[in-house]
Amino acid sequence: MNSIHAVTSHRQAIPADLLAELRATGAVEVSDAEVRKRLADDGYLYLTNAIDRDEVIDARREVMARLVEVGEIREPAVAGISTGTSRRAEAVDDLGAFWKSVSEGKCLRRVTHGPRLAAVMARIFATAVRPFDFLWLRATRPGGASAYHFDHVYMNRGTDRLLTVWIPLGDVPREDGPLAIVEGSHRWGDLIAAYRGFDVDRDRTRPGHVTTEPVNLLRERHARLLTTDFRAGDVVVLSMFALHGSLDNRSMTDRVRLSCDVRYQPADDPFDERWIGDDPVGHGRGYGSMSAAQPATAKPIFR
Ligand SMILES: O=C(O)CCC(=O)C(=O)O
Repeated sequence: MNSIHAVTSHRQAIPADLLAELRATGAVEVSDAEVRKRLADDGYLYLTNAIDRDEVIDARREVMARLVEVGEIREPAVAGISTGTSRRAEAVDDLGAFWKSVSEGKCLRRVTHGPRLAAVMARIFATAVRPFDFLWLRATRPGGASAYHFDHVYMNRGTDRLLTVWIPLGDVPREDGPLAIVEGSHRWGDLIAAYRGFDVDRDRTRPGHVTTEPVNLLRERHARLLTTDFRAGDVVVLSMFALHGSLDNRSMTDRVRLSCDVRYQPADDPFDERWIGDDPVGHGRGYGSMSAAQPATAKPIFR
């Protein structure tokens, strides 16, 4: 478990037979029809080299520089190495406003809301598209991971024709805790039925996520966890019912895993208004509701 090669998610070691690579789709090699077929067949698209790598690195530098300001990242900012401490609570008056300003950085928005990604998404939807204004930005420190969930429960008040785009902001090798997708979960009718229509802001009877024990689920359902060593410029497009979370960040160099999620839909479809506008309300407190808005004070746990 102390090996740099161990792959864990929520402290559970993922055995080799339960782990596989995402199916990669290159930008030019496949027809539009094939791209849509792969999304329907797999529940996701892993699009390699789909957006401009330099723009992604600029966005990374911009975000990390803001985290240098609050003492969480060391210089040089672009390397993204955690200091293990934070001055954010002292340095910033309003944590939500701070995170909003980081999430609205010019270079970051060029990646998430710029023409390159819009063209990719218009190709997939075969119509004019519009992203949500809200951006889910994550700087996950060593020891951190995301729980396994369907995105549907967080954003289902508008159209069903909604897709998540997960964007690594820099290279994210598997030891840094990237996105992990549960293979074939978009076809699990029983689990999907249990979550369809569930709204985390209305139905507070249970958590939005499905599990933080991925190995138990994988064994029960004879499924595998799909991930890869991501490169800046790659993106993953996910359907609302593809179960996903992340590996643990086990970086041996204390590198923070930086990524973001942006949601796209057809421009003429109804929107989930929580995520739209200059100051989206989100789950109640806008950007202030995100755990990423809190100072990153959790201690690394793997060494
Ligand atoms: O980046 C991650 O850890 C997961 C992000 C995610 O699942 C989401 O925003 O829906």
